[in-house]
Amino acid sequence: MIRQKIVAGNWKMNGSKESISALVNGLLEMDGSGSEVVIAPSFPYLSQVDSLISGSHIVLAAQNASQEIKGAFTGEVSASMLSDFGVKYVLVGHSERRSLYGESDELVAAKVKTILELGLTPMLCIGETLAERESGKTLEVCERQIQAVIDLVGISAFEKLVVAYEPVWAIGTGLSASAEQAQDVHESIRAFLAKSSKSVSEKVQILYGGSVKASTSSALFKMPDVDGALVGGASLDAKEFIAIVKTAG
Ligand code: G2H
Repeated sequence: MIRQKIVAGNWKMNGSKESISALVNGLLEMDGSGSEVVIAPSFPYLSQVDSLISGSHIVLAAQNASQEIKGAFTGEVSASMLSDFGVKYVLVGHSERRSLYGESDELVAAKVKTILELGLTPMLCIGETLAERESGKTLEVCERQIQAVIDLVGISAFEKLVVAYEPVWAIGTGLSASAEQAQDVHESIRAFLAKSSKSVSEKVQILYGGSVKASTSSALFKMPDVDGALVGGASLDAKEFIAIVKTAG
């Protein structure tokens, strides 16, 4: 099955009005691409970025959303608010949210449910720590994180979301998983989903994230089960991000 590639930039908590304007203007010089190009600024800049990318092929994402729809939840942002700003994708369960803000598998699943109900597309981030990899638990961890979503919303949710496999040991460390390591895990994730639904497992886009750069993305994108990348640090440099997009074809 041919799955369209997605190249998504997760800007994390970086940028200012000025630097974001320069970054987006740099990205707008990109030629059209066969891949879907996505950028995820911090909440305060969504409106600015939405205006700047209007009419282009770049798609907007948010980095987080509440599991609640509305109400007395000070400091939270609802997926329905995000859709007001043209957001299509919402990152959910990024390892920084899981490890620094205590987001459990169950909370991540609840966020996936709400985001889907509000018509947006979750980008469900999963992945193991270095200790888990070294003790042979990579698949056990990924499967547990996926199973929590299946338990709450069912396997059909995976037709409407994107999975991002991001080994925690490769995030922001400069230590990218090799293309073969990524392929092994992506293939296993697909096989795990196939136990519930073969057709869903064939359709779901599985991105790789963790220190992706233009020098590593080409090999990653040649792998049959790698359907794109979630790029952090390298997405803050327009030339580097465009170079990564080009390697996706
Ligand atoms: C993983 C990735 C983007 P980086 O967090 O989500 O960041 O490419 O900086 O490792």
